Amino acid sequence: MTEALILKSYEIAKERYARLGIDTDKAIEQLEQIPISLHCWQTDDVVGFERNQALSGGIQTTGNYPGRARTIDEVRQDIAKVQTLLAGNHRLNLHEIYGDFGGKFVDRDQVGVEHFQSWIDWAAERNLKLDFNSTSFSHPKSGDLTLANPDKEIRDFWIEHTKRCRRIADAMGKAQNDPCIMNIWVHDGSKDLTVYRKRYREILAQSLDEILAEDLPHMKSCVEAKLFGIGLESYTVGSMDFFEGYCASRNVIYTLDTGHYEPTENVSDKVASLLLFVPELMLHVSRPVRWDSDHVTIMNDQTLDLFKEIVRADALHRAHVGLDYFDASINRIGAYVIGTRATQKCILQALLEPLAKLRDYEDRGCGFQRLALLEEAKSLPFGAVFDYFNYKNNVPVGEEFIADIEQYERDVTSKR
Ligand code: RNT
Ligand code: ZN
Repeated sequence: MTEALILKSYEIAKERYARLGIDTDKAIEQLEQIPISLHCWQTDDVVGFERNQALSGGIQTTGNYPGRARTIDEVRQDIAKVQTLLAGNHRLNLHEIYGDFGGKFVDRDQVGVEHFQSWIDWAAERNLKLDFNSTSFSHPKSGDLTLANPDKEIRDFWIEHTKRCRRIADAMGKAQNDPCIMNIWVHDGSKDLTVYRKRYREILAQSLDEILAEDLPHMKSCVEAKLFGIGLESYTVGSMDFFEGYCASRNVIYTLDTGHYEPTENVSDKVASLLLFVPELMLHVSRPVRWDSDHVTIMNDQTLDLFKEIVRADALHRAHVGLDYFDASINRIGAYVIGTRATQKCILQALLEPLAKLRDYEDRGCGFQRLALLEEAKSLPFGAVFDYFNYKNNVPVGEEFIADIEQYERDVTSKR
């Protein structure tokens, strides 16, 4: 797009929004300050560098688009490419199985900071902050139960793993002088009718209490609730009710993955309740299609509503934004760029809402006026503001990134 066109469109948009009392420059500045944690696992279909084993734990990637990253260098190369196509300073979210194991087999209860030192150094060079995840899937001891396993030996293995991961996250946080957010998601559940449901939940709560007892000042832990997994359809130990209670009673960050609820539920509706009882939210922005399918995030009503709810609750500073999807059927670099930009578009639209006016209408019981303004707000020229945001940050504007990614595919990923 030409510079003149971008600037002209932005001027008009700015004026249009100003009439409703909205400062578009300020919204852009705010958006620039919101990092999005890029999930490393879209580069390689959640395989990692531990044992090159098929994915387990009730999650699944589908598709075999060429160009999957096979080594740590390829993952880094791809993430670096993605960074060049995104405005703003984002974060990188690593899973434990992406450690730099130097060609040796390092079991999950043996992992240490040394396996992530090269990541810490690489990230520092690129001014990229790291987030982290323990990995309890894709392992011979994963089975159906990890932290909730009544078998003490298996349970202790995973407790040890998760404790070690927290220390790694703490080292990352210390090195980057900013807390590393570490997510704990375990797939624990069962395929069929489960009779003693309370028992496994008691065990999970105990395991988590033990894990979280260690005071680590440079990291923050969050725990992720889920509805079900493939092969684990009838019972999920770490359900929403479980983690709502757990996070509220222990003051722990709640991870809200947009694919982890009933398909007819409005996930955004949970935000204003959770915020009253948990300290912060970690968002896994995803796109479920009929199930937790982890399609690439797009600017749809669900994602828009999620960010509108957060902004309407004045809670942007209490939400960590991360992506979580894995589509192996399209260009993976493209998947990142589409999903991140879609998330930014949704945040921007939320920031551009005429909130003061809407709240005033609501206060005064002006139902018609509130609904009318909400409808009108949908067709305000936000696209011109988003284009200018990208232009200002020297990254491709509009669909220009498609050609860029095609070029990278020709030069790099198609040769893998
Ligand atoms: C799975 C959870 C979890 C994973 C990652 C790989 O349903 O969403 O966050 O996607 O840990
Ligand atoms: Zn998730």
